[in-house]
Parts: sequence; C-alpha cells; structure tokens
Amino acid sequence: TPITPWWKDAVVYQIYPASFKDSNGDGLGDIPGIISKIDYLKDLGIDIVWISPMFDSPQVDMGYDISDYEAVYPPYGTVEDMETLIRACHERDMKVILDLVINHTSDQHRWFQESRSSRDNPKRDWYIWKPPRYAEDGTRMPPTNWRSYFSGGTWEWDEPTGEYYLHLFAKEQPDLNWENEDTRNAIYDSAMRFWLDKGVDGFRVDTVNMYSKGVEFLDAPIIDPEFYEQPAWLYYANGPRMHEFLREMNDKVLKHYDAVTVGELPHTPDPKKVLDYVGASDKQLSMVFQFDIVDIGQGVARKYQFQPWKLPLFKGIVAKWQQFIEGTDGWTTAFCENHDQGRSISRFASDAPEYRVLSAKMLAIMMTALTGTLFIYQGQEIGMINVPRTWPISEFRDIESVNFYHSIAAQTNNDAATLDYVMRSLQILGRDNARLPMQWDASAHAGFTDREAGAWMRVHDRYGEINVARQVGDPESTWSFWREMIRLRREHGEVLVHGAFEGFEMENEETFVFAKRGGGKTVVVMLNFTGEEQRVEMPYEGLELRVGNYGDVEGAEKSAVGRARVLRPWEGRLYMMM
Ligand code: ISL
Repeated sequence: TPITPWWKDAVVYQIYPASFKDSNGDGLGDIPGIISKIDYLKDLGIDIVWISPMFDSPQVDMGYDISDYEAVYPPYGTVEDMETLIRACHERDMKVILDLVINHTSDQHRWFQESRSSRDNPKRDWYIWKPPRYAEDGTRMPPTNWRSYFSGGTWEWDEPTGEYYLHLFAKEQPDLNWENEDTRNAIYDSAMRFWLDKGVDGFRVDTVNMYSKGVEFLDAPIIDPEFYEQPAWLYYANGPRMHEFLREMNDKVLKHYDAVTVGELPHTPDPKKVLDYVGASDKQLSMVFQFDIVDIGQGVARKYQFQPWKLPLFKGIVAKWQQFIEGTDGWTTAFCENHDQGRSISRFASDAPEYRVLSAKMLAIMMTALTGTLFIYQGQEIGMINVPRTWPISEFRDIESVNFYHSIAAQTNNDAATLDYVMRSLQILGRDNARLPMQWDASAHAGFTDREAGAWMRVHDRYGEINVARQVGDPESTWSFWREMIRLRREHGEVLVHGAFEGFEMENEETFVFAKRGGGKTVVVMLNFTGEEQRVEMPYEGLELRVGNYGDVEGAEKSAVGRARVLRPWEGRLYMMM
C-alpha cells in the first residue's frame, strides 16, 4: 500500500440523484442528467463523485429503501446508464462511489417478501423477527420499547405469521439480520460485488455501525415519558460483532478491489471508538462521517426542537475531529453538509442577502483548510441555502420531517406555538433543506427541469440570484472561489489536507482562528462568525495573506497593527508561510 492512498487527497462531491439534473422532462433528476454535468464537476476540481442511492426502490425514504440492489430506479435510468456514467468519470480521471445501504432493505425486496411469507421460509432468519411480549392484562406488546428514527416504534406486527419485525427507520425498511452468514454473503454479492465488477471505486456506507444488534434486546431507558428521544441506540449501535463484520467485508470483498469506504457513524462521540473503525492497520473502513458537527442545534428531547448554540461548541467539535487522528494510523473527513442536513450557510453563518456570498466563501476557506478527505454536497459550491421561512409543511417531502410534524401535531392537539417552533426548527435542520432541486440557471424551475409543471420538489425562491450559470464565468463568484480554494488545497496538500491542527482562543464566541502545520509550511485561518467587526490576534509571525473573501488581499493587511487584525463582518482570511 502506498503511504498516501489515492482517496486521502481527493475532493468528493455528493450527488442526490432526484435533485441534481432532469434530462427527460419528468420533473425528477436522472443518470443521463448527471452524465451531462461531469465536465462541470471536473472543471470545479472534483476527484470522486458519490451518488446517493439510484437503485430500484419504492422511494419511501428517497431510495434508502432498496428493493433491488442490482437494478436502477427506472425514472433515473438503467444499469447501462450507470456503466456509461462510470466510464465517463474514469475517462476524466475521476472515481465513482455508490451508497451502500445494507442495514435494511425495502419491504418490497424479494428477500423480505420471502422472509415474511412464512415462519419456516428459508429466508425467515434474514430479517429480525421476534415474538410479542404480553402485558399483565394480556395486551400484546412489541419486544422492546424502541422508537424509530421516523416516529413511532421500531417493531411492526405481522398478523399472518404472528411475529414482529424490526425496523430502525420506516416500517417499509426492515432491518437485515447480520447474524446470519447467508444474509451477509448475499449482501456482499448483490450490493457490493455486482457494482465493484462494473468498475465502481468504493462506497459511502449507510449507518455502518448498526448491523450488529447485540444478543439481548433490552428496553431503552425513558428520558422523557411524554416525548421522544431515548438512547435505544445503546442497544443497537456499535454492537458486539460490528468490527468482526467489517473485517469480514474487507477480507471477502473490498480488499480485492482496492475500494474506498466512508462509513456513516451516528451515536459515536468517543474518539477511541471511532478509531476502532478507521485505524488503517485494522482494515475496516477508510474513513467515517462522525456526527458531532451535523448534530449541532438538534433538540435534546426531540430532534427538530432547535437549540441555540454558541461558536465555542462548533470550534471544539472541529478541533476534536481534526486532532483525533494525531499519532495514529487513522484518517478523518471534512464535511458540513449532506442530504440529511440543513445548508451550512443558513445553519452556521448567515444567508441574509448582504452576507450570503461572504458567508459562503468564509466557510469555503474553513472547509478547504481542514485535514481529512473533503466532501462537498451538491449546491454547496454555489452557496445554496435553506428553504425560505415562509414555506408551509405541505412543501416538505422528507418522511422524517413530515412524520415528525404530524406526530407533534397529534400529541399537542395542534398547539400553534409548538408547531411554529417545529417549523422554525425544520427550516434550520430539516433534511429537505438539502434536497431542493439544483439551481442551474435563472430560467423556469432554475433550469433543473423542462417539465412545465416543474420539479418533484419546489425550487428555491432565490434561484434567480443563486445559480450556476451566473457564477461559472464570474471570477468573483462563490463557485470560482471554491474552485480556487480546491486548487490551493491540492497545491499545498501537505499542510491543508495532512497538516496538524491547532486552535486559538477556543472560548471566543465571535471568531475562529486556527493554524495548520505540515511539510514545512504553516497556515493560519481567521474567520469572523458575526455581522460585526471583530479583533483577533495573529498567533505566529512572518505569514503572508494569501486568500480573503473580501477580495482585497493587497489592501487588507494595511490596517494591521502588530499582531492585531480587524476582521470585517463574516470575513475569512488564509495566511501562509512556506
Ligand atoms: O437521522 C438520524 C437521527 O435522526 C441519524 O442518526 C441517522 O441514523 C442517520 O442520519 C442515517 O442516515 C442514513 O440512513 C437513513 C436515511 O434516511 C438517510 O438519508 C441516510 O443518510 C436510512 O437509510
């Protein structure tokens, strides 16, 4: 193995197929649409394209409910289209990774259809079936009190066979039984080898720490009897056979293809535990998405009960996951957006018209200066923002958000103030914020679709101002800024991608100052997270200002007095010493 595997320095771009580009006028994105934009991604400086699920699916959870791993959802295209896409990327020296959703399948998958057909079907044990419990008065009760991610319990009663099956997500997403070796082998064949043999370069592995459920199915402690959150994940995440399963997956499949993996690792705040997954010598996962950064602002009792937060929390999390690999053979990721999260500008900076572009560029400086493999989510490169505050719940499409809203409505008897707060929270944290159609130009429906009736989901009200066509040719645009920062990151990979991180004034609530060192180079990044001027200290001497989001690199240093610097609203600067 080379000292630096190919995927460490790579910049990855995530595509959400439904919302990227519609080529055939049905209002839904598709694979030919993606193919038509590969040169656009190449031009931006992308090395790896990650495609969220495009497999056949009834789309209860936007394709994270797969009914056939070896087929493509027909409105998106065909397996041949995927082969064309893989070839088109490889011809341009780009790689392709797919989503690997193997904690559960759709209830329409033929494995589950067989499994539920009778108790003695050979595939019965491929899913997690349990007999009921009975209360003292004889009422039938599910095997545990666990609550699912999408509201309601995790157990669905199956009347014909008289047992419950487990579903951590929707009831249409039954959990596979990883204890069964035949199940594991079928997953390796159908979900993995099938696509690796077609040239796919790796996987983003969905909910990678939930396959081993443990032997005992215990009730979760109830924190708040009236409402929602409960740590049932204590019993189903990071279970006893997790590492054994991942080693097996490597031995049997991944190592034969030099495939890269990035696992999604919710509920795992402990760096030691994360290292167990990403230590290179142990051959489990190449890297993971740890959740601290994207969990910021989520409610304690319920996810969509937004909790205001202060900058030191954010900085501490960045520092923690920058530093956790030091002195180890592990690796980390740099990301702050994906299809499950609000847009970073709206969440972490300001989407007010006067500050949106500054915020976008300020965050671009931060992200491209962080150690780890960099992930960009579609639209982040043009500074897309959250849904407008005025949109009602009827514009939302995500099963989690919609179910959440309706369950709170039912529990509170439609209490207006509570539902207002839910809407406010969804407009910050909701998954739909990231799922709006990509804004390609200022024409009808943002150039995403030709369909007269528009896209499957409403386009953002501000697409005339925020779109690709307006930005690509403009050297001052957010898009051009990202491209320049990606270029800089590549040129100085030893410090920007691989360097050691040091944070300063970590309790300061207005600014974020950090340094990176590596390959004999030092970088200092200064970021103002407020709409007012802020004073900061330059921690080292002899550095030169290289990038600023105000575009006046020559003039900006004139006001410097000794080590003191004054940052303008949402200003970001990157200094370097070589
Ligand atoms: O959603 C969460 C909490 O409310 C997360 O902890 C969740 O476990 C994680 O985001 C899993 O997400 C992935 O799997 C889901 C799918 O809906 C998401 O889109 C996907 O990213 C089920 O497959």
